Amino acid sequence: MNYSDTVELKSRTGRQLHVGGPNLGNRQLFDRLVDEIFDRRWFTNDGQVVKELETRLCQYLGVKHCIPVCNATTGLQLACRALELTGEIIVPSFTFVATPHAVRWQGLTPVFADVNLTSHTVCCKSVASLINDRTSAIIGVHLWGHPCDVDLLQAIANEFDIKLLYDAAHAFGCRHHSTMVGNFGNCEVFSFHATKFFNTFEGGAIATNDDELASKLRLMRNFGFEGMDHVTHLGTNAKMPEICAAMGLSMFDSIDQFASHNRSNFRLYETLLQHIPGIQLFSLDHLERANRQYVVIEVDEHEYGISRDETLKRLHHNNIRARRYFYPGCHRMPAYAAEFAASGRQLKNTDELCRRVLCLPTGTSITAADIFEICDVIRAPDHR
Ligand code: T4K
Repeated sequence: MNYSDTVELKSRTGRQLHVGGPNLGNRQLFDRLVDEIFDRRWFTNDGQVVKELETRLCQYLGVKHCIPVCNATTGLQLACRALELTGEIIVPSFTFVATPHAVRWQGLTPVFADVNLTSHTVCCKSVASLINDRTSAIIGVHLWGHPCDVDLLQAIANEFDIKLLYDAAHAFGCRHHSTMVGNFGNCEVFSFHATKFFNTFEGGAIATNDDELASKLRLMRNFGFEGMDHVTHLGTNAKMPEICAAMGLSMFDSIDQFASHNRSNFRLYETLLQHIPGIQLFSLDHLERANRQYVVIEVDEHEYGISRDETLKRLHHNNIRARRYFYPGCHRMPAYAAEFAASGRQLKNTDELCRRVLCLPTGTSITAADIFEICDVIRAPDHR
């Protein structure tokens, strides 16, 4: 079955239940900002609204710089360039393919590390075992908004004198102990894609406390221009348009409401799924403050009776658009598989998670009634 096919069946509530339905902020504020953008006739190139978004992001995250960009994939590419990375970059395979793609797009070699079965984030032991003379950086991914083991990764990066950056696409508004994500490593890259907790339609931002890196990123984001006709750096077009920044500004007042909606969705899933053998809800350390943008279950085929893929099929049949992110693992995708196979290595935990993981619908478009309906299907998949 091609899981990206659109199934036009109706659920009992008469609509499709998606992973990734966008959160909506303050529409009136957005409309007002758009009117002002039109009045000013200033649509892009580090305009007033982008500057204001940057200020708000810095305040919210408690970070010195948070540079808006057109999307996280380009943001990661820009970060790789600005940090002058070379050779091999260690990345987890259990991530969205944008992470290794951004590395490869810069002519660098992504080297896939395994993840921990409990945290789903990159395994530090696996990372350390892959470092050699060609390694110039580690990219950790705060998967599902769950921060990586930032202290140990920093210790490894320090020991080998390599760079450490984070793909924080899922982790806007998340905290590790008392520190907001955005403050770790050399820099962290957020995604503000439509399906993310905080969205600007398309967009992203690079957060860093390093002044020099920030000014380089700003120049490189705008073709390397320093002033009107003086190009000092190799650059690209990674600018965020004003209208996207307006969407971002319209989100701030609703962040707590998004998070609390997600938390109650999560708690309801927790209650409804708790006694189903073979279904395990992915949970986070109580010290971590998460945005709960993803509700992730692991399906144990033997205990549950049917496979993850069969579960997905039955959910889709009931018009519930769950997703098997990040199947089959980047190391098994045709773009990377041959190279990985030649390394003769195995990623046991990644393979295991790719067989088990399923993301269920959540976000502000998903109600308690929807979750009852979804959990009914999971509780009795044979009756649907
Ligand atoms: N690193 C990581 C770890 C990432 O997860 C991502 C992106 C990136 C880097 C790169 O970030 P960006 O360069 O995109 O800023 C989606 C997103 O397109 C992608 O941004 C995201 N990760 C990935 C995890 O999910 P798909 O293939 O699932 O997208 P799509 O279009 O199927 O949307 C998912 C669901 O959301 C659909 O069932 C329908 C719903 N939806 C989607 C859109 C766009 C809506 O209801 N409204 C909408 O406007 O990749």
